[in-house]
Amino acid sequence: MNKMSDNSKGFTPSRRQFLAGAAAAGAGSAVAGAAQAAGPDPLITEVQEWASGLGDGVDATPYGLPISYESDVIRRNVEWLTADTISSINFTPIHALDGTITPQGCAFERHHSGAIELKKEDYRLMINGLVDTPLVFSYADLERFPRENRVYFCECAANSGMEWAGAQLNGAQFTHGMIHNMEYSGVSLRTLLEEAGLDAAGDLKDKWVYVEGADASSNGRSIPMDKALDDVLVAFKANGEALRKEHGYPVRLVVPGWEGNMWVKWLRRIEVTNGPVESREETSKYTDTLADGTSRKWTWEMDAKSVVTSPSPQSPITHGKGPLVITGLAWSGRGHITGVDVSIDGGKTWNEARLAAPGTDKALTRFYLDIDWDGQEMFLQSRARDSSGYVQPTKTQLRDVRGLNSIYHNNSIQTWWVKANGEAENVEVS
Ligand SMILES: Nc1nc2c(c(=O)[nH]1)N[C@H]1C(S)=C(S)[C@@H](COP(=O)(O)O)O[C@H]1N2
Ligand SMILES: [Mo]
Repeated sequence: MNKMSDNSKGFTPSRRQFLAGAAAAGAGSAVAGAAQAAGPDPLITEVQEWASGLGDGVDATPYGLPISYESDVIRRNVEWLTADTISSINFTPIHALDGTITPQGCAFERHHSGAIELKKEDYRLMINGLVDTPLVFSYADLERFPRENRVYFCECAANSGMEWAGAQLNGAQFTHGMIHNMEYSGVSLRTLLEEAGLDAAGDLKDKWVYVEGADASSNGRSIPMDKALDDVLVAFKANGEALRKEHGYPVRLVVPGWEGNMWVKWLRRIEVTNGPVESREETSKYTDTLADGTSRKWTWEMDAKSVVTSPSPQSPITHGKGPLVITGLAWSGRGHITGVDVSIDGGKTWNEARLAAPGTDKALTRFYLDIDWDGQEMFLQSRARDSSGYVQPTKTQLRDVRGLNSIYHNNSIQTWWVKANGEAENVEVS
């Protein structure tokens, strides 16, 4: 592990330096270039089309989509990753977003048998197994229980999975985009389990719930009762509006901090059981193959992780040397982010980044490092720390423990090689 070095003074331009740089019309200063364009700028000196006519009326856009100029901020899939687009994955354009909330319209999707269309009227949720009274809820029934609002990230266990053997996919969207972060409204699973009654289950310590979806894959998973009664939500709204079809409309399970596969969409059944079901999704899939060929089971929590979203391969630096905003995301399934360190020299020295807001439990945290870029190449890295005291490992440290056979749960430090021309590439440093 590298020692922290306090050279942040060399990186953070003071307000005074910033303004001085802007005033000195040096060819190398992007800010100065922008402020002192050669010749008159028609955008300033001439009346523009948008100022000399009328815009759209309020009836033109009953439900708004992003303006056409933002049409590249979209989900993308990687064709060769899966045999078809039904049992597949696409990725959140994290390189182009800011803040922490992921709009539903570009939040990654992962389906095992496609996104289904299920009307609220046709929706039923069954609770059965070791409960006092088996129950079936309609959507309208769920709306009558006390509601909670909470923000959480959902990360597929396979996020960064293609990067185990070496740097592979060129873009934060592809290496780290199997993640989204939304504000969910719903009913706590505890409330619904208590409605069915848990006396029949006896000692709850060794009890589990088996949750499954209404799609053809059913995507069944076993969850220990401790977690089921802790912070799991049966959610029907995300970011204030109904869940989108692709995220499980009308109802999905939210399992804070735990791997995305357990966040069952189109949730149809919750069975209280004496033990884990050992379904396909928790045996042949979503287990971690170790160096000796054996598989590690029940890796539920997502360890602390972070990535620089800009600059990055899809978000190159488009200005010259001078003020540069380095930004990224950090998260932990074991608590909240307490700090993020950023390195521009491949992990030799580290600078403490500024958190846009204090880290919150099992949710994304935005970080910034504002530097005075000297125009030289950088090896950009970020390293997250969480409230459990855990520090995000290097790729070498993770491989030492896990070997090279794994796919899931790769939370190692990412490196972007940012060249002097501002372009960036996915690389590894040793
Ligand atoms: N019913 C059902 N639930 C599901 C899945 C599925 O295919 N069917 N995919 C799971 C996986 S592997 C992940 S990573 C998350 C992805 O949620 P999202 O599509 O909203 O991003 O949903 C999980 N829940
Ligand atoms: Mo997943």
